[in-house]
Amino acid sequence: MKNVIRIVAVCLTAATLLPAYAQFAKPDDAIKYRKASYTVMATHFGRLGAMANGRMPYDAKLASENAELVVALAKLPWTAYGEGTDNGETRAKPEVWKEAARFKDASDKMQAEIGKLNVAAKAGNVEALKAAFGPAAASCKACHDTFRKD
Ligand code: ASC
Repeated sequence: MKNVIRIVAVCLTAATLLPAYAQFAKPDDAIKYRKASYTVMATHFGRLGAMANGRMPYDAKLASENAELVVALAKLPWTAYGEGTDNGETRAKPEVWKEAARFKDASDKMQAEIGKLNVAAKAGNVEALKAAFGPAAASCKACHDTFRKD
């Protein structure tokens, strides 16, 4: 029993000390993961955009559900930019790593705007959604302009 406890303790310590990227078996897995998270995020964000822009009828419940998903998804990509993930099938620019503090600021700003979008999506009217969608989309674009190729 003591040994089991010791093994568990060692594993927990190792898991805490490992850098975030080590959650992935290899850098390519991390790249795939972050791209997948952006793809799913863009899908749900796009549905909010379609409602905000009148390309899709406004549905308060759907808006709330999609915004909730975007909040959760917006937390995902950041641990997947670890060492070795600058090479491979990625459009991430070297600036992501060279200007890590700026990249972190941009990702924080995006998550803050998505938080506001989520509040707006729960207001139950399309005007609130419209008002919050623009700044949220701008926070996505700001990061793309600086940190993503093309
Ligand atoms: C989207 C989407 C993005 C952002 C960005 C905003 O719908 O997929 O990446 O908005 O294009 O400029």
